[in-house]
This record gives sequence, C-alpha cells and structure tokens, in this order.
Amino acid sequence: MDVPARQAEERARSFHEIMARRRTVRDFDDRPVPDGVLEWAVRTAATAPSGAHVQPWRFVVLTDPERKRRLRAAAEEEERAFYGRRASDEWLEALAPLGTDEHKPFLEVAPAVLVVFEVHKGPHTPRPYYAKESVGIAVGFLLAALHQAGLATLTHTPSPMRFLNEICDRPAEERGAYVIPVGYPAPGARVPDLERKQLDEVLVRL
Ligand code: IYR
Repeated sequence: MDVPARQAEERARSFHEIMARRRTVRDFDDRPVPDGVLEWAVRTAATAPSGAHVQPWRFVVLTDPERKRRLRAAAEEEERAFYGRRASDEWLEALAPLGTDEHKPFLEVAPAVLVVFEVHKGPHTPRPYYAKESVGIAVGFLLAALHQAGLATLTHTPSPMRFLNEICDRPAEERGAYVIPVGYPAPGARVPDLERKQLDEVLVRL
C-alpha cells in the first residue's frame, strides 16, 4: 500500500474531493471516449473483490451505432411499460425530482455504452457466490475509474434486461445487470439540484 500513516487522512480526503464531484449525467456529447480509457477502467473494475474469487462479471462495450440504436429501442419499450403501468405512484413520485421518463436518447448519443453482466453457472463458467454484490462492487470501481479519467456516466438499470443478451451476443448464463453510457457531458448539460447526506446522517460510531 505504501501510504505512510501521516499521509493517510490527506489521501482519503483528496480521493473524497474527486469523488464528491461525480454526478450522474443524462445529457451526453457525441465526442468519443479517448483511446484506452474504457480498457483501463474495466481493468480497475475487475480488481473488485468477489465471492470465492469467481470474478462473475462480463463487460461489453458498445460503440457501434446500430447496436446502440437497438439497445435504445428495446430499453425504451421496457421503460414505456414501467412509466405507463408497472411503476407505483409512490415510485414515480420518488423519481419526479430526477426528471426521468421513458425517453433514453443517451443510449444512442453517448459514444460508448458499457453493458455489465453477472456471469452465472454455465457450460464453461463456475457457480458464482454473491454475484450481485460482487458485480455491484465492480461497477462502483468502474464508475470511480471513469470519473477519475474525466468521463461522465449514467447508471441505467432497465428491467427486465433479458433483451441485453441478444443485443450484446451473450449466452444465457450471463445476466444483464447495468447499462452505463459513458462520455462527456453535452455543453450546457444540467443535473438535478441534489444534496448528499451529511456524515452524521450516514455514519454511526460506537
Ligand atoms: N429505470 C427507469 C426508472 C428509474 C428508476 C430509478 I430507482 C432511478 O433512480 C432512475 C430511473 C429509468 O431509467 O427511467
């Protein structure tokens, strides 16, 4: 680790400063992601701890416009059902401040979309343990790595996600878990005026 104890707090503080500036972006520019960034970020994601070290993740990068178009069309179909009838009034009320709806242009406009799959037991893959938790931690690392490189992301979770297998050419034992557009914010992109909880609201010391 090689961080002397006297530097530990400063290192933790400066990492916090970087991470505190991350915001979920829904309005992307079409400027490409610089070469190599996605690969390094996926390498970082793949350093995450996983149950029994099975590493039950697969990352698919979509940049092909036709695949992104199909992804958008399929996701919007699910979201129309969600916003139109599946979501409870309580859920829709919780989402209202975010201003989300069934339109997902970012799935086509963002230069790259990372689709993250949980890998379950299959002909060539072992049974994973704590797959959801493992992949969730890996996605946290991924978002941090991309943010650190100056890229914006949106964590999108269409539900159900089976359509992702066909669009991404993945076998049945891989289950879509996250769809993450990556790129630069569009000029003038806006984010909701949200506040984060204060430390004393999230931390209990005993
Ligand atoms: N998946 C839908 C709805 C949605 C749900 C939650 I929880 C959010 O934090 C944001 C959106 C959509 O993408 O619009």
